[in-house]
Amino acid sequence: MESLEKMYIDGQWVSALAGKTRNIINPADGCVIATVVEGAAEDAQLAVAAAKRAFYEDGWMETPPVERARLMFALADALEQRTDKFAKLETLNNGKALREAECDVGDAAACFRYYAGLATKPHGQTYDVVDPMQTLVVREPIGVCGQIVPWNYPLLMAAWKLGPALAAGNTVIFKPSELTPLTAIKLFELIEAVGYPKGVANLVLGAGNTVGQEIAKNYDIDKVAFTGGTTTGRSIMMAATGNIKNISLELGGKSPNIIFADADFEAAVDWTLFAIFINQGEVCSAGSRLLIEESIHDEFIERLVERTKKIKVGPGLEEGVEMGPLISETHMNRVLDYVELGKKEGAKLMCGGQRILGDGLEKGYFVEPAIFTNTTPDMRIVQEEIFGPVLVVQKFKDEKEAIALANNTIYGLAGGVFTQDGAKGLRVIKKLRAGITWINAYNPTYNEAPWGGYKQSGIGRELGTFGFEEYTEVKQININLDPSPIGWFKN
Ligand code: TXE
Repeated sequence: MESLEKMYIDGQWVSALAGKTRNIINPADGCVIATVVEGAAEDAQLAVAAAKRAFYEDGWMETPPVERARLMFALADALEQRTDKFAKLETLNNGKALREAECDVGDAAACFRYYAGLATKPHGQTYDVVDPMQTLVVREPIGVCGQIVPWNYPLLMAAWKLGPALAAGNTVIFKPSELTPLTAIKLFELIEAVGYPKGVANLVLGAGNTVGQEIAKNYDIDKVAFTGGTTTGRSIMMAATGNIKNISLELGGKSPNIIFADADFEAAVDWTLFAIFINQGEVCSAGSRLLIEESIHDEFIERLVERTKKIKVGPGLEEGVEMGPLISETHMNRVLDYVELGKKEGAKLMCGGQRILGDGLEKGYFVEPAIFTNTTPDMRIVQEEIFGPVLVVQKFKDEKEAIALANNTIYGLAGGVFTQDGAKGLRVIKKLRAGITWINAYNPTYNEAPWGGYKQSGIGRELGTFGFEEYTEVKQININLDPSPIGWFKN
């Protein structure tokens, strides 16, 4: 990368007005891999002014859907052609295993393609109301949208946010996490190269409490969309009240993965590993609570522990590595603190939970995947999002208890059920207070289907037609087909 990576505001690559910079760290070895400019509120304000002008004055709001589709298909192609480069950069910055980063690039390109296609599809409704009136309902872009994303899926979250917003005709101020801005910077180079008009898509780099807060509170931003922790989501929601912004929030989770005794044993073990340990457990929808039927508990845990111990942890770019480092030293310590807390609360640590210091990994933020049994529902490790490779196990006797335990947190993002009884699977899923669910699987995600949570896991949905609609306002147009006087007032 070049020595100093800049922000993209109003079609220009710019430094921060205050001249600040930030070092970006490789979590696998703690080394600086790039220096980027560090924006602040005033930089975000410039981006907002550009986005507002691009929307209202430069004509982006009237750009035909077919043109928005053309640009986005071109962006998807450009990204896909550089899969290798983007995947390696993502792994370098985020830590995740390269095979996961490669999936993320493919998924991001597919997301752009999905929304490019959706841009030109029918979105309105018509009603034959009372003669001679005709009512049309049209969807229009909301306007200027602020988008704030976290560090766990930097590129993919950029696609989930930019895809629907730009396809629907909005202009955007996008803020990646200050820890992982590198693939977003490269993505904006492609946005420039494929020819998006200036001011339509702006990239502002900086911290949450400066740039992020400005995006949340700025009066000229019509909508704010956020993915991240529930605490941060709450503060964004409060900051957004000033001008009654439209809000979408995709927040934390503590999602149940429920295994019944009649499940296919080996398949359930395998999916359980995938549910919690993919992406180092830094996944909002992670199956971080394993709910297991009492009669198979011991046998299941034995097998799960055996397989967990074999997960190959190491630098994501290394051949054969299955799990990378956590994102930062701060986050690693937060996860390790939860492991200590779990022990103090009386849970039994069956494996893992230590920082890995040998094998040349001591400079990185590597943590062994951990499993806690003997938990009680009120323990903090059972209730709070750890956002790392830590699985907590809860035992249940029957279907009723499984459902009660599953729903017993403030969250409601995701959940899975494993059983060979199809009716039971659906019965349990229908009782789960969660927005994303699976039967005999956990975690696969599709651009076509809505993504988001119940309860304190968020507001609104991403992906699918639902995600597109979140970036539109709805207008009714009532047309009098016989424009004669109404004659209500007689004189
Ligand atoms: O994320 P934050 P953090 C959870 C997870 C994790 C915890 C804290 O439990 O341990 O959150 O992680 C921006 N106004 N998740 O602190 O704060 C920030 O710059 C506006 C769940 O790293 O949520 C970044 O761009 N913006 C999760 C983004 O918010 C603010 C993903 C995410 O950061 C801001 C990540 C503010 N006041 C963490 N403060 C998920 N559900 O996917 C921060 N930001």
